[in-house]
Amino acid sequence: MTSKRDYDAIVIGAGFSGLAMLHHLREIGLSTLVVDGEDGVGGTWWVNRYPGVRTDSEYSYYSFSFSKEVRDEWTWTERYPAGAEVLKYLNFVADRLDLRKDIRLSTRVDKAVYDEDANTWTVHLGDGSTLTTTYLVSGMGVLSQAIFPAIDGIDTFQGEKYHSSMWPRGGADLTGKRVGLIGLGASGIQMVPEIAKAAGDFYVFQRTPNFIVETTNDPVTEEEMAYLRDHYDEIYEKAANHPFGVAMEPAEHSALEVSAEERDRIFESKWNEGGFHFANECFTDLATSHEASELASEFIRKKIHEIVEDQAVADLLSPTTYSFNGKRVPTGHNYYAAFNKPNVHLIDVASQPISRISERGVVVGDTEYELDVLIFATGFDAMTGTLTNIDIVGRGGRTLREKWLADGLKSNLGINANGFPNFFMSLGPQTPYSNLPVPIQLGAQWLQRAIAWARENDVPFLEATPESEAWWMEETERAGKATVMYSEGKKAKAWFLGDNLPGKPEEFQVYMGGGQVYQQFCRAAEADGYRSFLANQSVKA
Ligand code: N01
Repeated sequence: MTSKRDYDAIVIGAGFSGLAMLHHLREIGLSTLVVDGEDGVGGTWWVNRYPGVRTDSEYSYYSFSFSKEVRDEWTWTERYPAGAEVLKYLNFVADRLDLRKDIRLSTRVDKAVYDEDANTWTVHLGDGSTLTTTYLVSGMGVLSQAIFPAIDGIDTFQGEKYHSSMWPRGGADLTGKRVGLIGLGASGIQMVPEIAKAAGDFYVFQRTPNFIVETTNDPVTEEEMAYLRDHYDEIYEKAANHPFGVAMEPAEHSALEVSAEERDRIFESKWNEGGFHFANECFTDLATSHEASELASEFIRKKIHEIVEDQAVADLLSPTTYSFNGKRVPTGHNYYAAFNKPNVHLIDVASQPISRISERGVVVGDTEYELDVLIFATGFDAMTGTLTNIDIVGRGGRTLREKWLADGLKSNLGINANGFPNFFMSLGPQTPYSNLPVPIQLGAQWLQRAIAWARENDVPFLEATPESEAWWMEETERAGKATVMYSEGKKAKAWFLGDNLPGKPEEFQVYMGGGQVYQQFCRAAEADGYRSFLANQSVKA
């Protein structure tokens, strides 16, 4: 540990993860630099500017709790804040914590190489220059590596073409235009009501319908903000102790142990609360029992048929090939009602797939839908995509991509992988399926303590042991397979199994065993003197 490096730590990405990491690593005296290829702070919230973008989580637990200044001075205006407001929040965090001086924007990382002799990472930047660091941290995002579908002729379309996560900075004027949308996950479904208001004819190409839980979006009152400021730690604690990182009450009963009337009453009341309340607060087993998940599915199908006037359209919008929780459940803002508008046309591309994209539009069977604008909300190479898209070269010249392809998705708690000493991942694969600011903050705090410990004890690097990787892979699979996210997710080709991307091996991309359980494992690793992160060295500490 003698050679001089440019930084103690380099963090890739200036979104929620990068900002939290920078703050916590600076606190323990590490000279830290954040680099980001974009020209603004905000990560996901910088690039996702599509119409209707907003949080699916409520304001009170979609933020950091670690800074009193930020908590006291920031004011949310909506229960489900719009993307622009979250971006403003992250910029406020960057300013208030004086983070900008250590952030270098418009700086892409192409490659990072570990030098075993020097125990140093060399980070290769897009302009051809390099920087050296002891600790390298990925905050590159989990749903950031955009994918386009392999549809013939995709490049031939002559109109405007956008991906949900590559939306033009100044917005796109859709007024009166013929717009086509491919993709109805959480991104596409947020767009539908907004595009429906602006566009002329709007063609929504649906392959697999989603179960969407509608909500209202009320302004946040002064009293609510005051309550949040007074109870921040309590609310955060509740979210941290919840399996999915939301500040909600645990459900009390199985959907199968109550009468049909009682079940309907509970479903109805949580449907009225909207959004994540339905999935998390109705019953204990909507994520673990197929029968319970099917009861929730039936309730939502009924709702769809009540809201959507044309019953044939309602039939098409109702998922029948998998049940509730088989896909990540999006929060809707008048999604289903948008299909009552005369300019909105739902095109079923499940029974007859899109055959090609032409210069003029989308071709399904014999019909060519002529468009001015074609939008792809076709998702991401989730969890691993950003990490395998660049060369992260560890011991022996082996990349993370090569390791995971050859050995399967392996890491210790999603934090570090064997062969990659001192390389850490915020929200790495196999971290919790959760409202993300919670594991991001707890992960930054865990890493702060781990690195402080390593430095105090002259431990040159932290590196997952092969045994810990085998254990975590097994636990991730065990926990995942105990949920309907596995059985129903397979049917729905869910991104959390890697099934949304043809050719990607099917593996649990996230930990389904609960955020609170995951945090217990992280604390146990710490209490155990980080032994599961001490591969390839003998430590006296
Ligand atoms: O992507 P997705 P997303 N022909 O992968 C369709 C988070 N998020 O960007 O289901 C036709 O979910 C595909 O169809 P199918 C959240 O965790 C959060 O929407 O494969 N369609 C699917 O409908 C979310 O889960 C928020 O049949 C094709 C869609 O593209 C995750 O990001 C907001 C097709 C992809 O859906 C990803 O969401 C937004 C084809 N050839 C996102 N190929 C908030 O919290 C693909 N599709 C606010």
